[in-house]
Amino acid sequence: MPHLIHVIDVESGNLQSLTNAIKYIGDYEVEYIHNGSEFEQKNSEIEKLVFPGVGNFDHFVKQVHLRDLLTPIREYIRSGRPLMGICVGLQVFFSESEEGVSDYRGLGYMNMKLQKFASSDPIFESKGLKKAVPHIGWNSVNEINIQGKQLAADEAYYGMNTVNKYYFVHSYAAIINSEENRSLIEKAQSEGWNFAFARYGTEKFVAAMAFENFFATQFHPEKSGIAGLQVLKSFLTGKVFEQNVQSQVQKGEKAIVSSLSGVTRRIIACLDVRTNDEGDLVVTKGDQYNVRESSGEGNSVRNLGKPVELATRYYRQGADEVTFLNITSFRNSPIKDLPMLEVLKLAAKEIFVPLTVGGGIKDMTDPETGSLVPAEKVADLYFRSGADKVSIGSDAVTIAEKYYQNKGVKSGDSSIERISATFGNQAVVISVDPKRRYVSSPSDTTMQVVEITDGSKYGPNGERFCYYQVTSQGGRKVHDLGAVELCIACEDLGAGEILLNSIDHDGSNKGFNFELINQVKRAVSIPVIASSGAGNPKHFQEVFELDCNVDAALGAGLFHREEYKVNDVKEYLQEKAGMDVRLESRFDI
Ligand code: 1PR
Repeated sequence: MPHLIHVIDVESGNLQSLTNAIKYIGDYEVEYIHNGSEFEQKNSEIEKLVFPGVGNFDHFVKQVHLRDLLTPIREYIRSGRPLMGICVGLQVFFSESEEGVSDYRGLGYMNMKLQKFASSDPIFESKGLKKAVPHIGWNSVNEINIQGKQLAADEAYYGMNTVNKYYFVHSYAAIINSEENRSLIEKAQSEGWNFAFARYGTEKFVAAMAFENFFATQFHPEKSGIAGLQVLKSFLTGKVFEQNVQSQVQKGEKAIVSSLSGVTRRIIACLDVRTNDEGDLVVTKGDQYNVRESSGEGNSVRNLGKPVELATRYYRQGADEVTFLNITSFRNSPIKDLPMLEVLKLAAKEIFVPLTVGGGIKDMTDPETGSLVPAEKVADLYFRSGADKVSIGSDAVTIAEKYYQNKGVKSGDSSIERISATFGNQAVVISVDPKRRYVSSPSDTTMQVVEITDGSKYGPNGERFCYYQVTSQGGRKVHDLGAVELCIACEDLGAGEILLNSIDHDGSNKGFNFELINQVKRAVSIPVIASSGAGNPKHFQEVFELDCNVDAALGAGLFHREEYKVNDVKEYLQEKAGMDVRLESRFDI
């Protein structure tokens, strides 16, 4: 008989990943609890309760109140049975958050106000940069403090140790840099609370906390690979103290240098997916977005493998994230595009790192009923199939054009605004497809230009300036808008991350487009993923060494053609460049 695990579902984000992770760990079944009366009905059979949450604190706390969950949760904890909170499911146990605008308050087990990470952080400011907010990525838990004692490196508390990295995605946290918050933590410690702390730039924050039968993590164990599954497993099995659960390793003699922010260098594997001429969904890869073979039989779509198989392979090779882009979705309706949903569902059962899906995220009309399907509904379909983030390409361009026509006044009704309001900014990635456009002088365009300093890279007519003109529909349509302008507008509208492609470099294997990456990264505060052109591990080192401090780098062709495994890149970064990366040593718990 499988053990039953109860999960509170206030319809805030994707519970599929958590359910998949629990079932992967052992013989468990999951049952959801949606409101107070369901809680009462099931109360006697609840043995272990998980309380996950993503997105907006205010929205989440309001749901907990409106669904009459406050009292049953408090009584459950009082009964001594185990409860584990995750992400906003940790935050809800604090009294309030800067993110909160309504009168609804958290459960108040910790009488402290959650604060937003500061993008103006002294470490970054000294280099003329801003710290990316949200905090997205793999971070160490630097300090685990149990009953006044620091945990040793070979010890684990709830499966957590100070060696492994865990996946965080949040803008708000219990930041304890102020004297007031430090003394609140000390007071809680003296009352028996245990804490794990992490650092983001110079800000120290609560990464996990526990008190008697209560345990909560700010990171997502269900998205933290083997290290995260160990945390979940220790909660499910009740093994609070363990030894030697380290799953990650450090290779090479070189001293490891952390990034400015403390998060590791994130390596993302990307799969461009489309239906080929035989009607099969395949992973393909273009050269400057042309995915058809130029020689051989007919002009067929390049077929590099099956999406789930490749995605699982990259996860097991150590990818920190996997992205699926449905590259022809502007032609089809993803509402009817069930194979892509199926791909996600299957991938999410095997892959325990974040999954992003893009392609066709916009308001659309259901071809059968003729009724309007709003973009957040389309996104929700993907989230329910296992995606953690959606990536918006073509629609973001239309939205940014309107934004500038309205002189930067937000209408509130764009897909970016609506999806981020419901699922949180961290769930909205903007995929940018820009092409270099040369100009003789900055006054030839209203877009922000880059001055080309390398004479060998001047334009065909000796132009010494360029900007990056955005395209939509897979590079087919060009717009009177620059990549920087697009990203600034989307950030203002609530996007949480930028996936920055470069059509000029795509599929070229010649390395990333530094000019473009520098320009965009310096213009926004949200994380930027460098994409297009990766041909070998050194290219990743080069992009991470850029002064602009790029947040993540993505590769496609080099992995599909099996020239390199994802871990080859990460081992190179660690051994040769001394960069901090997550090196998972095993893939089963
Ligand atoms: O516009 O919201 O429907 O989304 C469509 C998505 O599909 C966009 O994110 C767009 O970037 C992507 N897309 C559309 N057409 C193509 C194409 O190749 N014909 N692929 C395409 C974009 C870019 C990267 C690629 C990197 C790394 N692919 O994701 O994987 O450039 O490649 P490399 O490492 O081999 O150089 P919407």
